[in-house]
Amino acid sequence: QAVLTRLPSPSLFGSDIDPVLLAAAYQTRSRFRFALTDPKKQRFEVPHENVGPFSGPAASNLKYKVDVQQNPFGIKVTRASNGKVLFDTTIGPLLYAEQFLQLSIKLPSSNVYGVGEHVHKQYQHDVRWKTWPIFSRDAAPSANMDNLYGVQTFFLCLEDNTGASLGVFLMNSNAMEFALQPAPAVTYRTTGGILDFYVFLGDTPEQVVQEYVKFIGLPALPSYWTLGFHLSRYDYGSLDAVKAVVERNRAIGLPYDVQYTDIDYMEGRKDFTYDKVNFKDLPSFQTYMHDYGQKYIIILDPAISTEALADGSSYQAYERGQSKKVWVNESDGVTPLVGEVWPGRTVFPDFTNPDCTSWWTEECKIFYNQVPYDGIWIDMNEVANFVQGSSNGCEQNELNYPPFTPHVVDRLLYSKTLCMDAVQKWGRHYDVHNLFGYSMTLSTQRAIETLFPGKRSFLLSRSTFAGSGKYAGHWLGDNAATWDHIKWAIPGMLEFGLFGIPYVGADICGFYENVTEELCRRWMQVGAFYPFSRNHNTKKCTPQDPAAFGADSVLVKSSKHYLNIRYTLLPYLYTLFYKAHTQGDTVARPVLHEFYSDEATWSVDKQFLWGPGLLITPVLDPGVDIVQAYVPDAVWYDYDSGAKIWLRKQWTQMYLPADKMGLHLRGGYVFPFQQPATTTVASRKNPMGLIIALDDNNEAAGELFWDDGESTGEPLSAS
Ligand code: SSD
Repeated sequence: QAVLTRLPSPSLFGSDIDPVLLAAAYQTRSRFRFALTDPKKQRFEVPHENVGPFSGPAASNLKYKVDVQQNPFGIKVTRASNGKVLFDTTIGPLLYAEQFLQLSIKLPSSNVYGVGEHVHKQYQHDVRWKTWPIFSRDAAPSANMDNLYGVQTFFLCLEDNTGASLGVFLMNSNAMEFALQPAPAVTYRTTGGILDFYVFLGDTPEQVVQEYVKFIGLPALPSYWTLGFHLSRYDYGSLDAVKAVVERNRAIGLPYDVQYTDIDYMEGRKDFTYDKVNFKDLPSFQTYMHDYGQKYIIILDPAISTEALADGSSYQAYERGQSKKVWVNESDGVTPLVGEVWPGRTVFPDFTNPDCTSWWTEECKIFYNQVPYDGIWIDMNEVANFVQGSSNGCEQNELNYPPFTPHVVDRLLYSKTLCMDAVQKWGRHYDVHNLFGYSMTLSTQRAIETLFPGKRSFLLSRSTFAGSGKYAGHWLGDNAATWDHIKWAIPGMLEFGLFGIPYVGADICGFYENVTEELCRRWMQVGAFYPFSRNHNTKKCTPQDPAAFGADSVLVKSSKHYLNIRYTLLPYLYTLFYKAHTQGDTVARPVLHEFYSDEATWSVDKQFLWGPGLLITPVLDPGVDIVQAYVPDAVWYDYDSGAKIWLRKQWTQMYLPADKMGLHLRGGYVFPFQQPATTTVASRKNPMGLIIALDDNNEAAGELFWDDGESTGEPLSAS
């Protein structure tokens, strides 16, 4: 520990903290932690289930060396093996005030990846003065650097072509911004909490991700069926319409496991209700799906209506929540904060309150007994509010109007969400806003464990925080049917692999706007290889489920071809998820993670891998059948033909006509496979086999993890 006293200088935002306490720990031989706190007053600290107070003996045989500089204070972390300075805060001052904390870090290279959530048009960050706001927000992904749904402060830096890499994570949940500079350096500016930094060292990028993910929470092993193909749409309008879509996609023999209903299944957009007219048979829809080996997922939003049901009867879920006092309150700590979302006037469950988790679990169970379902999709949990802060407005104070506001959308923290002085169990909304989605994930996981004891189910969340992957997957939000968005999906998907949320994908064929046949055909091709593969779009847009394009269309033929390959390789994909679940591997993998010694791969983000062995090269532009593709330095075999390709470690022009995408198996790997079917329930009954792709030495190796595809492996409790 060390006490830092403030050097005389004008105050930037007032309320400077002096002194500041430095605590540092050699936590493992490859993880260093230091925290900067106020020794006089307890500041907000993130109550994260996987992070606790400083404790335990110092690690030994360290991969790193730490030097603390005085006057001014600075910390340098050096790689012990080569003396390279990896993390150096002497590049700028430490600023530490009540609502403004800043620290800058000089990095060993400008190969920076990660931090979110935003649209990053490229996977390798542009370090030329780019400031990224970090504050969960219901905002449509676009190219304008907006802060989006999730909060992920982790980044990875590839030092050089030896693969040596470092990871940096800031455990902080306040509104912040992350500024990249050409030094190369980064600056974190946050508006509260403490500076609790973790530095991870690895000999490879993949090893750094493993270190980070083991620390923050290893990702869940998905149920096998969730790796099938998913179909969804906002506002089918009726169950008959849903069934018509299900039937026509069954009829074309599409590999297809899961169907969703969006908020239009509800009565008046109210959670835990269903439209007794347009969805009157919903109670038997899960059986209708199960009879065909398929599954049914419902959406739930956090906001709860305060109004009665259409027939005048009381809205029981609201009444029970009201009686248990489970809502987020106004600044007085007792008056429920009222906002407005889909159902109209709403209150907001405080998922940081254990009573709320019990209420939410009970409501999920009550509804399940009316309308059985197989998994839950939680949305709008940034938390979205269609009025600014509260129906009563937000008070003029330092929480709603802090001295420094990061570059967030509207430059107003409570815009499209709750007043920052609202009160929750974990603290003021100012401190816990970015934990709303995470706390809702924890509560919904509890509900799932109660509903499906001993079984893994399915949980998908729009807002995420560090560690969300331990329970949930993520989709990249409200994209659009454009050639930009099909491109941007790859960096987004790869970043969530770094965040420990490998079960990730984008809305295939785009959420907003009417998709063209060509774009949807190309998107179904690459989307067949998203770890989470779902075609979803918004209301009123033209239907974009594959069958909508006609049973004999090239789109259907191509979608079936690539989904059949997905289903064929599910044993390989499932094994990749097992390795993610047990050791923190990525699943959709950046090419550089396997070929970091080749600098040409450091910026490749229009191709990606499944694990080490399958190279995916999609067509991401209109009107083309030739793609500039990078062939990494290995032996590769065309998946469809089995032909060995004779070039490596170079760019090439790949001929990819209308119904083709690039798909190549890497020599040296054995791929366990299973004869495909139109559902995973059926495919799991089929014969299995091995695809053996030999390397230069005529060798290959591989592995298979296999179980019943859904048990948690936990002993069933007596209940
Ligand atoms: C759902 C989307 C997110 C929508 S949600 O996946 O299908 C309905 O549940 C709503 C969406 C909203 C912004 O608040 O995020 O935009 S629209 O759908 O109102 O255009």
